Amino acid sequence: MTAVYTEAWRFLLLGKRGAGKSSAGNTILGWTAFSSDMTLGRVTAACERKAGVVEGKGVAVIDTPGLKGKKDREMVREILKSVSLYRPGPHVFLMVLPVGNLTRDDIHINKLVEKMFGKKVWNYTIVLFTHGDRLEGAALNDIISSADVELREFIRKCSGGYVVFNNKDMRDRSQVTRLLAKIETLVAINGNGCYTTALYPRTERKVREKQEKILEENKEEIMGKEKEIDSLYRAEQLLILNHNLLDCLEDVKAWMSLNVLTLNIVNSFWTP
Ligand SMILES: Nc1nc2c(ncn2[C@@H]2O[C@H](COP(=O)(O)OP(=O)(O)OP(=O)(O)O)[C@@H](O)[C@H]2O)c(=O)[nH]1
Ligand SMILES: [Mg+2]
Repeated sequence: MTAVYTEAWRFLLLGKRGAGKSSAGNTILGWTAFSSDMTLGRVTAACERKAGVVEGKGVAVIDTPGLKGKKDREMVREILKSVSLYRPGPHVFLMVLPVGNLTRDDIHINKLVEKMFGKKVWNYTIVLFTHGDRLEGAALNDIISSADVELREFIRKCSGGYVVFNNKDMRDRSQVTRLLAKIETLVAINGNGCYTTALYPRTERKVREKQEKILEENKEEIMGKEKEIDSLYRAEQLLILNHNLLDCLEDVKAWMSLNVLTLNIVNSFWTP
């Protein structure tokens, strides 16, 4: 059966630093699209989009820098900027959490995401647990049913439910199949719509509008500055060329006087 490239689904990975976002993105796409290495501290420094075909569907995965629980407002703003960059927005947010109860940092991050993305963000969210290898055969449902109330309450808020990935076994495509089934259901519940900038809460919408306005207002000035830099660069290049020519001229002059000197010496030998 040939794979049919249909309308792309866009997923945006969210979560704390080192949660396994980039690894999960790689598992979904089936190749190492994003770099991931715990030893390097925070690996993902900026939002990055990679696309592929998964089970015959065109998908785009947007990886984001890890949140660390404190002073994250600017980072979340960057992520919000990427939402408007990859218009019309993601169909699904994948909130990436390592298997286990929520930590204080997780709770802080979730509050921040809700504040800056707006409450509706959870209508588009699936919880993606990583480190499924830690389960060692135990059923995820059993782990969830005995988990802290904070985790269960959080999952309850997310309309898409939860899945678990073992990113150390990227060849296990059944985990991706399970995720795609959840995504399909969630996209249907949302009437095929995606999370758009129109859903930003008022303050964030205003920040975004202001940023776009500043860019628009300064477009002429920015373009003028680019032209100015370009002509300065050209003038500098001309100056360098001029210097080089002068140097060449000096060399030619030195060479000529050497020739004249040699000629004079030769002449003096030949003169009877
Ligand atoms: N055993 C195991 N290790 C995992 C799993 N998922 C991710 N890791 C490891 O966890 C570390 C962090 O994974 P990343 O995918 O880089 O995490 P991230 O959330 O993208 O990190 P930042 O970009 O820094 O926020 C890496 O060493 C991964 O190999 C998993 O399912 N099982
Ligand atoms: Mg990463």
